[in-house]
Amino acid sequence: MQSRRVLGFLGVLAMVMSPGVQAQDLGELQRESLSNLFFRGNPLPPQPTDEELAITRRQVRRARRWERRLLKQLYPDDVELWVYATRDTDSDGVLDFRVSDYYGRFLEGDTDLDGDGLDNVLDAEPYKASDATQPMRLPASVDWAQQDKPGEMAAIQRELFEKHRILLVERSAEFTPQLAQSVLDVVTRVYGEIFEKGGILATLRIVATEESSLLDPEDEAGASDFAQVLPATQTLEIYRRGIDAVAVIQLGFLAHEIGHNIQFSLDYDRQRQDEILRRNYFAAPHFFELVRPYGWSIVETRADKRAEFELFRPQYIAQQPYEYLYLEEPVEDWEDWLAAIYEEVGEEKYLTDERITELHIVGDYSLSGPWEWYSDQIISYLYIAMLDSLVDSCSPSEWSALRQAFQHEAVEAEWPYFRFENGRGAEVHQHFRQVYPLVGEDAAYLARTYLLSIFPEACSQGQH
Ligand SMILES: [Ca+2]
Ligand SMILES: [Ca+2]
Ligand SMILES: [Ca+2]
Repeated sequence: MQSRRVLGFLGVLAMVMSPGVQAQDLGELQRESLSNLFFRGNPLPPQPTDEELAITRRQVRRARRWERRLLKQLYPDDVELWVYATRDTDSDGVLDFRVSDYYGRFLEGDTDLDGDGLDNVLDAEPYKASDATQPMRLPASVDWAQQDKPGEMAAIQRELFEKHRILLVERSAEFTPQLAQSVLDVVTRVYGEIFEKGGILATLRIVATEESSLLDPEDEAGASDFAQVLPATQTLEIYRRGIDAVAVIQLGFLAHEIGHNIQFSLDYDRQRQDEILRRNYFAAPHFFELVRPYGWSIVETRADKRAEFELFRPQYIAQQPYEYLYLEEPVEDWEDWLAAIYEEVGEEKYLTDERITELHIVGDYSLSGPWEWYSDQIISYLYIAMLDSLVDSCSPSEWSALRQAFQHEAVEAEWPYFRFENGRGAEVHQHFRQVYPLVGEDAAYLARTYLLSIFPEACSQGQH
């Protein structure tokens, strides 16, 4: 879950121009990001040849104004990094890397950049085409069973990869045993229906751990990021804040993020995937159809020409020829509406205000667009299902106290502007009950393991 809203082009440029780190260190950090692109300590891209440097210089000179300007801001006078940012090793039209528009952190682009049929993350030599075929077993570079990892972590990694083709991989940060378990529980319990009997989600290929979403971990813009889905490469990245979060919060943000992977899968095909990779353009007719009955619609706008990039691929700048409406009103108006209520009643009473609860709005982030709305409602649905599974094993007063403690002690500590109880009775929860049924043993297991473990005294009487 991240709180950063969709960025305007100008906002991005402003941030790039006032970096918290010096230009020289920036270049070092940018190079460092190349060594954890696929897996920790992966081979580095081949150094540019003199010819490549000359060609790239020429290309940059001829590039469109906004492309040239952003590239030079991200990598001032660093032609070697210009080459990496613009290189297409296997000449299939998909660039090797994408770059973060904040500080130029390199990200995976072409998922098989040398074009030998082996995904980068499973390719011991990602920059050198070989005759190998996609292995059924994991290579030593990413296999926890061949590294110094606890057996239960290796078992979870193997299960997720062999059954669901989801690879847990460490990049700039390490997994914890709990985080691996939380991922497994979200996949097999929360989304058990989707993943049962070896189900595979084409839009979820990699779950990776990273220190920070941004190259500069001190930047405020990244400080609230727990995790993020990168739809271009079917990757879910989990950051330091998410790695260290208590398990029940991990459960929540993982359900939120994998909710995004499921949203994307509704409109996934090779051609659309290509569109995302090349221009961050994401057509989503099926998803928009799904959320329409709940009040979300889109209105066409003109795409910003300056969001067109050919020379290199920034991570966030998107050609989005539409805006979102909720109950016929633009999301900006909803933002103002929420802010006005906040001003009027204050932080304490904000999310319990009747105007907000009667619309089942779980928090302000959930009104930034249908994607976040849907995923935040899933957290609400999950947490309510966990609580409700305990109704019969607690006394009414115990249950009520547990409910309060869950919201005020566990959830608010991490997400002060998220109140899961507001989703109770929301129409979309009916839909969730059908597609992500969470009853019986799964809900009870999650409640016991993730909730009663932090509030062990909560239901002591009722359980007797
Ligand atoms: Ca390529
Ligand atoms: Ca390869
Ligand atoms: Ca290779």
